[in-house]
Amino acid sequence: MENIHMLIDGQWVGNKDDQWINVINPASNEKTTQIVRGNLQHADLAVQAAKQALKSKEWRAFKPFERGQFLHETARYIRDNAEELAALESLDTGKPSAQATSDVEAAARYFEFYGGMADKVFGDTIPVEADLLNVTVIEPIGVTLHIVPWNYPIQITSRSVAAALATGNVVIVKSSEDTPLSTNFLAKWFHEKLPKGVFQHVTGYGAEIGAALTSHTGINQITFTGSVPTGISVMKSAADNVVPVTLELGGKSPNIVFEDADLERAIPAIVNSIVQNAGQTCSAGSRLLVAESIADEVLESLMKKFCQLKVGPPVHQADVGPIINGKQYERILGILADIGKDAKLLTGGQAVKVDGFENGFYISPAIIEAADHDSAFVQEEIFGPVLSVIRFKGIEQAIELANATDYGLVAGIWTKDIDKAHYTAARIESGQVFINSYGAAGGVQMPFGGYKKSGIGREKSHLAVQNYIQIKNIAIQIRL
Ligand code: TXE
Repeated sequence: MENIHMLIDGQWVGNKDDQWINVINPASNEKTTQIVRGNLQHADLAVQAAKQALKSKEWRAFKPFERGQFLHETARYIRDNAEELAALESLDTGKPSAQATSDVEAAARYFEFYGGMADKVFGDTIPVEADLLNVTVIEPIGVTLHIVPWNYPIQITSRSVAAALATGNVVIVKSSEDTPLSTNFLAKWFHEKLPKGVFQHVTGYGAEIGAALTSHTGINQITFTGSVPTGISVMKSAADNVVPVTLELGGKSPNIVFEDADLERAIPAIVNSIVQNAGQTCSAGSRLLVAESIADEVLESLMKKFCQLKVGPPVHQADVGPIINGKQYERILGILADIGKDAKLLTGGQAVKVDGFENGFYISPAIIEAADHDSAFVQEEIFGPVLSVIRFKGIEQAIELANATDYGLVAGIWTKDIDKAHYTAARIESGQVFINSYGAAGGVQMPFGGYKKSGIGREKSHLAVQNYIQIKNIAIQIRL
């Protein structure tokens, strides 16, 4: 595959004098391509070009409805190329083809959704005095930086880029060093269709070009998805320049299964919520809180399902793909090796050698019953196919345990009792609560974001445009 170049100021950047980083296919641990190791100078060039583009006549000439039309065209382009995009996404991440296909469809939906909003974001008229016409005008916030992780590259790029372009901003995307392919594919489209500098794609290490951008004085807004420590450092850089951040930092989300739950619905959803994308999902249902009285039955069903899951590369039509890279793989195996003597590994948790893909990063989906909810593996985001289980007695203990982590992204509640469901939902500290479902088909329309250390701000939904605008109040004194 050809090397991936950065798109800066309308030019494809990267030559023999640059340093290059190998991009690895996690299904086989083989090199697929190379990206440019972006540096301070690249960061500065991108920011200067973005500032020019923001002021340019060409970008300002796009009327809001034309931005909307263009975003709809982008959605069509994604759908027309869905097969190729899904193949690239699978190659980059190792995720099963069906998952990659649904990620590509979600990406198209983001462009449609925010395309539809482009000409519907407007200000107010405020009654102050009879001779004062007071209005608010909505303006783009400016140069927006999008730092994208490796778990859902096309979805996460699309969700914030679509909202930012809809509202007239310019964007710089820093893709993950592990997964540049789908963003590069989109970059080619934007390069052809938009004025130079409106969409730019940079590559390289987070600690290098990523940090150079987050601390750059020319950046006006940052959307970051990734780990808590990196999110904190992004926020500190942003604070130095008094720049707003939207942070989506993952979770340790509980599925709470009460004794009256409909297990036929609950069990498959619980399995999917932790094995989807090999557990490398911010909203993974990685903690199972189960009522003591039904715990044995639930665990038996889950173990059966886990044992039926096929682990392997996309070409094997597997259910569970590889872990993204060697570092994450070793980290997860380390956690599994260190669960403590009182915890019980009920199934899985082993390194798997797949025929023909022996160097891929595969782990069999694991269930661990914890003796202590404070154990590290129950508290920390493992980001692998590992389900931690705790039994509870009564609704109050279920709620207490559900809230007893630093995170608060998503929760699932399983019960046929509407009062119990509502009582629990009201007490859960998380940005999204699902009752008798989990994930609800992604939901481009639903606000998504965290309480506590799961983040700041909301992505998705009509609310996300708030991240990309600023409000100007204009007071006009009228001579009556
Ligand atoms: O994340 P990082 P990593 C969590 C998950 C995982 C852990 C570590 O628990 O096990 O994070 O993964 C860029 N300035 N999530 O190390 O470092 C980096 O290049 C600016 C949750 O991969 O946060 C990449 O593009 N940018 C999650 C992105 O940040 C920096 C998704 C994420 O990298 C940077 C992924 C810096 N100093 C991991 N350092 C979710 N919420 O879905 C790195 N980056």
